Amino acid sequence: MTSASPETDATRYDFRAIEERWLPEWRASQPFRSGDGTDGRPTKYVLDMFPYPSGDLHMGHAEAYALGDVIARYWGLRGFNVLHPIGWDSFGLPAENAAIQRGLDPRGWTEDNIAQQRASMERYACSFDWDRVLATHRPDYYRWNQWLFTRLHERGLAYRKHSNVNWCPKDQTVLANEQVVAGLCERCDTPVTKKKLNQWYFKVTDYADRLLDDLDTLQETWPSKVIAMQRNWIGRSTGADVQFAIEGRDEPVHVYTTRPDTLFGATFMVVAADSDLAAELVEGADARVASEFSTYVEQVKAASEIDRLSTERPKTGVFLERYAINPVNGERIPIWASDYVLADYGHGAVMAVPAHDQRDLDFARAMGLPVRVVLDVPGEDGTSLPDPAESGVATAGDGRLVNSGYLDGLSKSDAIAAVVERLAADGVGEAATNYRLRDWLISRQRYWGTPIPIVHCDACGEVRVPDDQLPVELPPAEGLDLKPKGTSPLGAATAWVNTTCPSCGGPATRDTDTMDTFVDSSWYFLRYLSPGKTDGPFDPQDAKRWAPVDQYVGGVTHAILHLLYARFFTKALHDMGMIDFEEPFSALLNQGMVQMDGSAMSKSRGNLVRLSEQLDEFGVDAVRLTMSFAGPPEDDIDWADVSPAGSAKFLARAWRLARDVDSAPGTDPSTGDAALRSVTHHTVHDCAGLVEGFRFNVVVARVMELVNATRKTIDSGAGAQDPAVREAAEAVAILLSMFAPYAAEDMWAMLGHQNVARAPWPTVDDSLLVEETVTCVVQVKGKVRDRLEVPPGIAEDELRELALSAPGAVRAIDGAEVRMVIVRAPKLVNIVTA
Ligand code: ANZ
Ligand code: ZN
Repeated sequence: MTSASPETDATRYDFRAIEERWLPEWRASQPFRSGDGTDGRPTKYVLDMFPYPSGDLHMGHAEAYALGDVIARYWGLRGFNVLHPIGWDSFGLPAENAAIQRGLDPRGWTEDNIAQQRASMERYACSFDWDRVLATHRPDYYRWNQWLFTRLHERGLAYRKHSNVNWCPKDQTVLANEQVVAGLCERCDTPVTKKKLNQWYFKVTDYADRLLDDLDTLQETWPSKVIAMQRNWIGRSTGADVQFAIEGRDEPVHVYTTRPDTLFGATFMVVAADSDLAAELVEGADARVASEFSTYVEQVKAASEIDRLSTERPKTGVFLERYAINPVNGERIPIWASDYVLADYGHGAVMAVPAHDQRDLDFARAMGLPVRVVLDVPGEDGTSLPDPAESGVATAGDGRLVNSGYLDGLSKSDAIAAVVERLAADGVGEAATNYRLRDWLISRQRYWGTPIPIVHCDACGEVRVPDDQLPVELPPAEGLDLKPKGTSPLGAATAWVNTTCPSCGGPATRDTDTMDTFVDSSWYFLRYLSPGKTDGPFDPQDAKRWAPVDQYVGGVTHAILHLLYARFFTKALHDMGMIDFEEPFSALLNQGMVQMDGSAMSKSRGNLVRLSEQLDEFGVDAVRLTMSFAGPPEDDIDWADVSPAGSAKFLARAWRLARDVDSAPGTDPSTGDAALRSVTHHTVHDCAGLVEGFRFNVVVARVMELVNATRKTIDSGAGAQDPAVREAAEAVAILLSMFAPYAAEDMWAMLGHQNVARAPWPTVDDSLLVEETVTCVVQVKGKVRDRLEVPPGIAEDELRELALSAPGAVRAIDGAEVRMVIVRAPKLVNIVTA
C-alpha cells in the first residue's frame, strides 16, 4: 500500500497494523490460560455455548463471542481467575451430510472446519483458554459419553423399549417430533407414519419434579422466558386418577383428569384410537365395528400430535360398542375411540365432560352424545353462561357445582377435594400428578455419533462394555453407506459388529445405534475442567474448584432441550456423588440474533453478511464494539441499522488519547483537572455495575463520553500534560479492553504498560463521586442563552448576579432593560427584558 498520508504507523490509528502487532504476541503468550485455579484468586467460570463446526464463523457467532468476552474479560480485570474455555460440538448431521454429498469421511471435514473456526476465534481475540479445547467427535471425549451411559444404565436410567416413533417411509428414518410438520416429513413432505422400534432412552422423567422445582433457584439469574419454556416442557399437572369399571372386562380403565369435580358430567369415555387399550376393547366386537376401527387407526397413525390435539379440527371417532360405569353415580356410559386422545399421556383414556371441556363438547356434538352441565359458571355480568349444548362453547373456570349429588353447591376446589376423598375411600381413585415430559429418546440410526456401549449376547442379553474396553471407537466410514435407510449404517461394518460377549466370552454383536448429540453437550462444561484426564470424565476436585458455571452465554434456540438435558445430567451426576451442586448454569444470558434488513440472514434470501468481509473492512475491534453497542444483548441486531464504520472512528479517537498523553507512567493524578477526574471516576464506578447488569451498550456510551471529556481537557487547560488526562486515558484503555482488545492493548502499550487484560481495575476514589456542581440554565425571555456550573446550595442573590453576568445572557440582553429576574436556585434563572 502506498501511503498518501504523511502520518506514520506510530501516529495514525491503523487497525490492520495493530491486529498484526498483537495477534502473534497473544498467540505466543496465551494470556488466558486459567491454570489449575489454586493461585489464591477467586474463580469465575464463564462459558459460551460451543459451536457446530459446520463452516467458518458467522455473524451470529461474532455476536455471541463478543458478548461472552465482555463478561470474561471483565471478571479478569476484577482480579478473578477466569475459566473461559471453548470446544466443538462436532458430531451430528452437518458433518455427516457433507460427507455423504462429497463421498468423504466426516472426520476430515470436521477437523478442517475446526481448524478454520479456531483461527477465526483467535483473530477475533476471544479470551479463550486454548489449553482446554475439546471436540466431541474425538474418542478421548466420547469415551466418557460411553462411560456416563454405562453409569446411567447401571442405575436403570438408560434403558431400551419398543415404542411408536415418527417414521418417514421415504427417508427410512426416525424423525424427532420437531421434524414432523403438519403430519409431513420436514425434508421430503412424505406423510409421516408411526413405527414400533426398539430404542434407547434416558429416564429424565424420574427427575421431572426436581427439574421443575429447582427452576425456582434460577428465578433471578435466568431469563424468565427460558424458565417458562422449561416449565411448560415439563408440564406438571395435578388432578386425579379415576377407575371406571368396564362391562364384560375384569380390569377397570384408569383415566387421568385435572377436573375430578366434573365427574357427574362425564357422559361418555374416549380412548386413544392407537392405544393397546382400544385394540383390546374392540376385540370380540362384531366384524363391522372391528373393520371400521382398523381403517380409522391407519388414518390416525398418519396424523401429527399437534394436529390431533388441535381444537380446530373436526372430530372423528368410532363407537366401540362397549360401556363403562361412572363410579360416582353408577351410570352406564358409551366408550369411543378417537384421535384427540393421545396414547402416551395419562392413561390414554379420558372421561369426557362435554359441558366443560371444549374438545369433548365438539366430539359430543359431532356424534350426538349427551351434554350435562355440572358447574354453574357465572359470566362477566354475573349471570350464568349459556348452555354449552346450545352455544357450542364449553364453560371452563370456577363456579358452583350442580347436578352432582353430594357435590352440589360446592366450589370447584372444594368439590375436587371432596370427590377425591370419596373416590379414595371407595378404592376407585386417588390424587395424581402428570407430566408432559417424556423420557429422552437417545438412539439415532446414523453413523456420526457416539456408539452405544452395549453388546447383545444370546446367552447374557444386553451386556455393558466394561470400562477398561472403552472407548468403543467408531469404525472407519470408508466402505460404509452412510445414507439414511432406517437401520444404522454401522450394521454393515460386520467386522466391527461381530464381537465377543464381555460376560461369557461367546459370540455377540455390538449395538449399532449412536447417541443423540445432545448427550455430548449435556456435560461438556465438566470436561473442560479436567481436559487431559484419562481415568474419568472429570476430576471431582476440579469441579469443586470451578463449577457450576457462573455465567452461561448462548442462543435462546437451546432454551429447552439442551438446558433440560444438561440439568438432568447434572442432577444424575450429583446423585452419583461426583459433584456437589444440582444446577449446571448459575446464570444465563441469551443473546439476540443478528439480522439483515429485518430478517434472518440466509444465502437464499440474499441478505447474508459475511463476517470475514466485515472484519477485513472495519477490523475486529469495530465489529466487536458494534455488537456490544447495538442495544441490550437480548435484542436482535439489524446489521443494516448499525455502523461498524462509526465504531472504527470512535476507536481511532480513543486510541489518539493514549498517543497524545504527555506525562510519565505512574504520575500522581491528584493534582489533575478535577472535572475530568470526576468524569473518569464516575465512569469506572458506574461501568462495573453496568457490565454486571449486561448493559454493555450503556458502558460503551459512557466510555465515549469519557473519551470526549478527555479530549476536551487536552484541548484546553493544562493539555496533554495534565495528569488527569493520563488517568482518563488509562481508564479508557482498561474499559475498552472488554470490547476492543486490539486498540486497548495498543493504547496500554503507548501508555507504558503491558498486557491490558491483566491490568487491575482502576481504583475509584469515592470523594470524586460526590456531585460538586449542578448545571444552571440561564434563559433570556424564555430562550436558553447560557449554562452555569454552580454548587447545589448556591444562594439566590449570588445566582442572580452570576446569571446576569454570564456571557450568553449579556449578549442576549444586548443593553435592553431588565424587567424581572426569576431565580429558581440552583437550576434555572429566567431574565425578562423589555
Ligand atoms: C375431564 C375434564 C373435564 C378434563 C374438564 C378437562 C376439563 P393437562 O392439564 O394437560 O394434564 N386428558 C387426559 N388424558 C388425555 C390424553 N391421553 N389425551 C388427551 N387428553 C387427555 O390435561 C389433562 C386433561 O386432559 C384431563 O382432564 C383430560 O380431560 C384430558 F372440564 O378430564 B380432563
Ligand atoms: Zn454372553
